[in-house]
Amino acid sequence: MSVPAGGSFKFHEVVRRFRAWGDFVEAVPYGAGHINDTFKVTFNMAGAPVHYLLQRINHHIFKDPRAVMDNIVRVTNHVRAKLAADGTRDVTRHSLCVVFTRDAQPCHQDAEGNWWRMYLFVEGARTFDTIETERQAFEAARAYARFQNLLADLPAPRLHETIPNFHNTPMRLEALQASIADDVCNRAVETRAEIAFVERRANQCGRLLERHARGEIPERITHNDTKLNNVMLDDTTGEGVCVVDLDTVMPGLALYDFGDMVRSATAAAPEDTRDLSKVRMRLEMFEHIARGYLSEARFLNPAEREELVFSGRLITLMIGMRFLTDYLQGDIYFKTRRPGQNLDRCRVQFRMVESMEAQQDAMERVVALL
Ligand code: GN1
Ligand code: MG
Repeated sequence: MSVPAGGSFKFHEVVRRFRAWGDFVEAVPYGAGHINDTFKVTFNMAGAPVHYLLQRINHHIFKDPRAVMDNIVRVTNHVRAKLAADGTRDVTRHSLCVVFTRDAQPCHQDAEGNWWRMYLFVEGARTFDTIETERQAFEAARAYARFQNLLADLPAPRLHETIPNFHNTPMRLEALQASIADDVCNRAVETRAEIAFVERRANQCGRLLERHARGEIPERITHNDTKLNNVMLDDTTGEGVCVVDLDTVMPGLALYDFGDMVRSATAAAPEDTRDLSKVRMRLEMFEHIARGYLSEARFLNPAEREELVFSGRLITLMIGMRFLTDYLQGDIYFKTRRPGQNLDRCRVQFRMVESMEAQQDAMERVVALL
């Protein structure tokens, strides 16, 4: 999806719907998300600059933006109330805060049918696309575990499934197979190696859901998009301050979250690099992810602990399958900036899977020692 057309006048029209105080100054594209359009917005509030985060929700993917916002308001209110009760300082830096519209709605639909929402901008913290230090790995994982912990007692009703079957790996496999059969862009021929890679691992796709169906792995409230750049680390202390990108917070398996941390935070190279020689799972980062996660995720049962290492491989395989499916379908889901980018992303994921397979025993040893 492209950046919305029109200059600041259009943003001006959108932002004035929200309860943001002061005079609108500018909106600049922000972040590296593949789905929504995100802007850092500046207001001049009686002489002081104040920032907000403005997002256009991709309603082709999140088909019910009101349900998304209903989840997010419940989740963020719950987290904020618990942090305040614990005496946390700067609560509004530690959980996203929805800025409501002037008519008290959590989002605004414009005349063209686009859905917009606004958050307070978390100052003094940033995200990383590739991890640089072991401390960052530890802090990012700890922040996600804390987030799961804080949501463990969210009162009923069950959260909406904003994207049904989001992490259903067997269904993702079926979608890939359908895209190979349709081959609408004639791209299957150049992805033969990747298709074969998936076929050799097809029997692994159902493992976590089968254990869930047998009652061994419970449903929990999970984030479902725990890539490294969805957690903000404090510029000064390096601590994980705020978990962002809450569109897919919904019922899920804790292992999906751990697996996606392993995928994104142990990667030695960017998610779409073409230099596959640089792609590998960094064992030292895995150790710090596992340490950070387990320091807070004390709720895990033995079956979940058993699958920690496997979950990294599974989520990485599945996200690679999703990039491959999108490539075969003509790049209609993930934003791309260049031709072939989804195939490059897929190849990186599969190289990561191989690297995890090669280091499986070492990864298991790391977990066993914690
Ligand atoms: C998307 O929005 P973003 O960039 O954080 C995707 C995730 C993928 C990720 C891969 C709603 O996340 O599932 O893991 O790209 N989000 C959605 O980088 O599909
Ligand atoms: Mg994101």
